[in-house]
Amino acid sequence: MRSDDMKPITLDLFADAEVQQPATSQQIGEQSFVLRGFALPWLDRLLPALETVLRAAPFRQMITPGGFTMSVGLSSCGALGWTTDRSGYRYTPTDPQTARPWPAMPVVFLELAQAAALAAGFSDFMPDSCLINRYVPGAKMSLHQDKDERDYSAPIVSVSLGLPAVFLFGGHQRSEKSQRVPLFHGDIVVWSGVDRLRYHGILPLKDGQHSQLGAQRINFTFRTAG
Ligand code: MD3
Ligand code: FE
Repeated sequence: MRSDDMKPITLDLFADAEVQQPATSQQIGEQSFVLRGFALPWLDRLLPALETVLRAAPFRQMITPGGFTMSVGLSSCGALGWTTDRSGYRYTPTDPQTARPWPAMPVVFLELAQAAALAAGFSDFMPDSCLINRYVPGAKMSLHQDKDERDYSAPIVSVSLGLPAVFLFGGHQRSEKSQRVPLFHGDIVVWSGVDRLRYHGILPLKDGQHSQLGAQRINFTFRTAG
């Protein structure tokens, strides 16, 4: 017997990023699930695609109808992008800053959003919008509801990258007590059904340095908006 016949067989189970490893899933609401680390095998494709989107539609701080400048920087890709100004919130087909259509949603963005939705039980998620939020230390998102989409029956899929953040998950009224859910680099959350209209927000980002993304947190939120 030759010695190489004795070599143990090593199966590289995760060689293909499309083969989803059994991510640890955590239920945070009746119809809300955190898929821990789900996006990690996709990052090699995701980050270059993100750079392409941001070259065409850089982060900008928008003004709320109340006249406050958001601390979070926003961009979008896909057929529709979310914007706010003094006159209100809306989804638009063009970037108000360039008057051009929002950048197309990269194929890898769509594939990741659909893989995560499938893992949460949604087999035909078709997002037409990806909002990209950038938090620097101190940036936050106050408690709010997402009510600008046409159809609330579709899930929302969000991807967290970079510095960790504390997600506030409230109830159907602003006054209800929120639970705090830490979100880390690579985590994906899928919200749907009764949880779709719950109040939510992000606590001020703590200072720090992420090895790949530096001093920031980036969040993608995929929605069926139109
Ligand atoms: C929970 N973004 O863009 S994840 C937002 O991390 C937003 O940047 C946060 O809230 C962030 O609107 C939180 C996205 C999210 C979106 C919709 C939800 C969480 C949700 C709807 C219901 C419950
Ligand atoms: Fe929101």
